[in-house]
Amino acid sequence: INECDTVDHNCTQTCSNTLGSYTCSCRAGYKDNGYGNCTDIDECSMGTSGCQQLCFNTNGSYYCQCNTGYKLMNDNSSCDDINECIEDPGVCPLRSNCINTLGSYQCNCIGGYQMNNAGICIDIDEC
Ligand SMILES: [Ca+2]
Ligand SMILES: [Ca+2]
Repeated sequence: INECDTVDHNCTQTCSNTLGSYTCSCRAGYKDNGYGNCTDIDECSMGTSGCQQLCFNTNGSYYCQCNTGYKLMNDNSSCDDINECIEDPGVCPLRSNCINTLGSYQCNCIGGYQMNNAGICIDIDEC
């Protein structure tokens, strides 16, 4: 008898017919909680996600994200610094140089200018 094709089994996820019986198993991302029910694996707290920075658990899976100033790479797990100076050339005010840093960036006014409270490089009155 293929119990999996009938209602004659108590598998909550995957049923496999075997000779004379059947077995239950859980789909990827789930584990048997010991009572025959499949529960989500929390890959984030298990440390098996491979996420370099931020990990978010979901039902049956998980996903990675990066801190502010970093972008998720194609492997969907590692994070790389965003070079704001290249990707957003207008990020720094006029008469300043943009310096990329890990997770952020700096704007340094060119010689003879200093940054005011509004983030604008204004002329220094050396006199
Ligand atoms: Ca999960
Ligand atoms: Ca940066």
